[in-house]
Amino acid sequence: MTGAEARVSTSSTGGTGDFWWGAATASYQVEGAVDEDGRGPSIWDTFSAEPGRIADGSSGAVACDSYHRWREDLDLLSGLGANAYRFSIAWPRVQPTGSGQVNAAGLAYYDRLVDGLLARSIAPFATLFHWDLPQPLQDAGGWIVRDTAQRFAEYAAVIAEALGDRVAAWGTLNEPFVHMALGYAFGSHAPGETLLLDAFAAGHHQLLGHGLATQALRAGSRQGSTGGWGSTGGRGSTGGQGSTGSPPVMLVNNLTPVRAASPSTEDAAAAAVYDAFHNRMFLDTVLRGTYPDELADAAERVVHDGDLATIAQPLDLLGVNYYNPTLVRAPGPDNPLPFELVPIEGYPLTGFGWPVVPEGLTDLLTGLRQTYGEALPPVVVTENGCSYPDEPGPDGTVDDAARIAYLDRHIAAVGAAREAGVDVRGYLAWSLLDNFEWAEGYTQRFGITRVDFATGERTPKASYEWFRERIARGW
Ligand code: IFM
Repeated sequence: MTGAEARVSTSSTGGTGDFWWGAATASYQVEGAVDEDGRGPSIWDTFSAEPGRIADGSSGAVACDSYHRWREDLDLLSGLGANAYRFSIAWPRVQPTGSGQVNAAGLAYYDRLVDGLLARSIAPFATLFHWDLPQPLQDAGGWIVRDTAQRFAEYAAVIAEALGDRVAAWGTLNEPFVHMALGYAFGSHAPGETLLLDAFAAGHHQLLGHGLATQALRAGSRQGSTGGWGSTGGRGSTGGQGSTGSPPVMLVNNLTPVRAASPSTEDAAAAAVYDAFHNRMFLDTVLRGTYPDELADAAERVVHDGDLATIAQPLDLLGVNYYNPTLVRAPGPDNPLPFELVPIEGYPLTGFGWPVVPEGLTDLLTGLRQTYGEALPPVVVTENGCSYPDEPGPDGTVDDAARIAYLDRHIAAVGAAREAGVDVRGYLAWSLLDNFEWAEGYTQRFGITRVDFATGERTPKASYEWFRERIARGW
C-alpha cells in the first residue's frame, strides 16, 4: 500500500475524515540503539556525554527503545485511531559520517517503519532533520558552514530514493529557529555553541538546506500516478505529488505569537525584532523569498546571490508546532541582545513552566493567513502538547486530567481557526510517548503514553483514551 492509499482509505473511516489526526515523535528522543547497526555518532550523543549539559545526566542512548519496540508503538497509534504519524529519520543512522557511504542497515529500519505504518493504514509523515546532526559534520562546522546545506540535500536524495514511493508527506527540518537559538546562540542544546546573533548563519544554512533538500525530494520521490495527495486536495500546480509525483513537502516551524510587554515604542520595536528572528525569518524567506527588514544586516553577511530563490521553493504544507505565545520587552543596559523575554502571567503553567494559552494557537493560525494570504499553503499542526509530572496511581493507570484539558482546548482553538477560514489539514499531538526531552532529559513527560524508562513498558494515559474518542468524533 502506498502512503497515498493509506490516506485515501482512512478518509472513509468514521471521524478521521479528510483531516490528519495523530501524534509525533523524533528519532533521538525515542529510538535509543545509538550504537546499533552501524549508526554513527550525532551531536546529541556528544553533547549528552558532557557533564552538566542534561538536567538528569541522561542521554538518548536507550530512550524509549523504539528502535526495537517500534511495532508496539505503531500498535499504539492504531489503537488511537490515528491516520498519521510524524517521526524523524536519524541522519547518522543513514549516513554515519553525514556524507557519502549509505548504511543499508540503518535505512532498513525506516523501511520497516514505513511499511509497518502502511500496513496499519497510517500515513507516514517523515521529517529528515530533527536536530541529530552527524558529529563529523559538526566537526567541520555544523550549520554555521554553508557546505552542510549541500550535505543535507545529498542525504535527502538518499531518503527520497529509499522511501519516496511510500511516505505521505516530507518534513525537511524540524524547528530551525529552536535549533539555531538553543543550539548555536545560547548553547543549551547540542552542539552547545554560544554565538548569540552570529548564530544567524546556522539559521540561514538550515533554510538553504531546506530549499536544496526540497528540490532533491521532489526530484527523487516517485509515487504512483493514481490516488494520493494530488487527487485528494493537495496544492496541485504549486508542487507536491499532484504535479511532480512527489509526496507533499513541508517545513516545520515552532511558531509563537509575539506580544510586546507594553505599548511603549521601545517594547514594540523589541517585539518586532524578536518576531523577525523567531517567526518571520523562517516564513518570509520560504513563502516570499525575502528576509525581514530587521534582519537585513545579519543577512548581508551570509546570504549569497540566488540563496533566497533556492529557499523559496513552493511549499505544499506548512507544519506549525505551537506551545505558547512570547512576551517581549526592550533589553536592559547589559543585554547584548536587541530584546528581552518576559514571563507571561495570569495563565496556568505546564510542568515545564510554560503558560497554557490555547487562544494563542487561533491567533497564530489566523495571523498567518492574514499576513501571508494566498502564499500560505495548507497548515498541519505538527506538534502541540504539554509536560506534566503525571505518575501512575495505585492501580497503575495515569490520570492526566490536565493534559486532557490542554488537548481539548487546543483542538478547539484549531477548530476556531478553521471556522475563521484557515486551511488546517491536521493535528498531531506531541507526543505519542514520554521521551528524552533534550536538555531536560527524562524529567519532562509530554506523552499521551507513559513510558517506564527502566523497563520500556508503555501505559496509555487517560489522555490517550480521551484523544482516541476525540479523533473518532472528528470535526
Ligand atoms: O520535545 C520537543 C520537540 O523535539 C520539538 N518541539 C518541542 C518539543 C517539546 O519541547
